[in-house]
Amino acid sequence: MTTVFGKILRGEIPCKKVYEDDTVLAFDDVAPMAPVHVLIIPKQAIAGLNDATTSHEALLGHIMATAKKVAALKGIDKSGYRVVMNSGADGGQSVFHMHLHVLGGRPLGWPPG
Ligand code: DGP
Repeated sequence: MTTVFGKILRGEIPCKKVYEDDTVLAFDDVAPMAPVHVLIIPKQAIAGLNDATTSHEALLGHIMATAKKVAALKGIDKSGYRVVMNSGADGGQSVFHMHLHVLGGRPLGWPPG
């Protein structure tokens, strides 16, 4: 786990924790793109969605279910929110430890850039 998220998981870099269980950690993004911007990462290191296999299907579902939980914890479950998983270069992925963005707290534009 050589990425910055590996360092966060090992406690080598601090984070503003929003939620944690045995499988995932959720924390505020350091460069928020919306009033609420949380990242959900698996504790297991998977580089990105494209590296996930059928053996990760339960984990992927758990990450999605965690997004709903995070939205409620952050008080944006009623106003609405967006979940985004950037994958690869054209997808805009910059940290190669799979993560789901949860964004909300303002109306979000569409389509994304
Ligand atoms: P992506 O571009 O989809 O790979 O998103 C990576 C996100 O990670 C980006 O929104 C900024 C965030 N990020 C990068 N380094 C750190 C860090 O050290 N702490 C926190 N909390 N977030 C980080």
